[in-house]
Amino acid sequence: MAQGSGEGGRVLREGHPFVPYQTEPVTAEETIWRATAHRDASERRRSVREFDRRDVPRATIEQILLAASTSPSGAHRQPWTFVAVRNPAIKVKIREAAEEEERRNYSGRMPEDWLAALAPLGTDEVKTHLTDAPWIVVVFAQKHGLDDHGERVKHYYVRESVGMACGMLVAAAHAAGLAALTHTPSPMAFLGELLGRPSHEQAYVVVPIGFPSPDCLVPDIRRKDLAEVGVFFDVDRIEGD
Ligand code: IYR
Repeated sequence: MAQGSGEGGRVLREGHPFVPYQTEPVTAEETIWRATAHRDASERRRSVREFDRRDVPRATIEQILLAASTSPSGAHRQPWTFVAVRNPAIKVKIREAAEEEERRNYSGRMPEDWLAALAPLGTDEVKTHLTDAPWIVVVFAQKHGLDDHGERVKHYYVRESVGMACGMLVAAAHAAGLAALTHTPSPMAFLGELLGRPSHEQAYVVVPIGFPSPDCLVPDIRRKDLAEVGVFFDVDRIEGD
């Protein structure tokens, strides 16, 4: 039960502070248009592998990271670290290490069916996006946290939480008018070493962010339609009940 009402409607529930959830008023009808507009914008997002070298302000990347960090997370632990790299020498090192691993992947480590699945996307071991994009954001998953005294803090649903934050990162880049790619060099352990991350942080994905190159091509793919991805139980009564 809520007890007492403080400033700004702040109350205590079982001793924990709660505040009113404030959103702009929206009618049910309006939600259709808003959802449609968002879907339209989302449809225009593509994974981009050809970037312009044009710079993007650090302030833009800061806002994108903060937007990603609004993601839901297990017990609100926010178990992620975003390492944003613009330094050209570090980008070259990341590219060289990623390409070394990918050379092995594409010439033996990946089975034939995987290579065939990737063929329509035109990927190979050459990762120009890692040096062309002005920024690469390396996302790390924190297996646990550390409190102010250096004691371990437990994290929950780490991979699910970080995955959601990455989705929001990509969406934030798109909303800013930028292109992004979720790139997973495999294995990724070299990233922690290269970027000096502590051992409780594990590299999760590399996200180059920037403007697409003017002559950027993307694979001519189609997205699954609603009937392929959605299932509805929205009748009032189920027959036989
Ligand atoms: N990590 C490799 C291979 C790769 C795998 C998948 I699944 C992709 O959707 C794309 C690429 C690479 O980055 O090339």
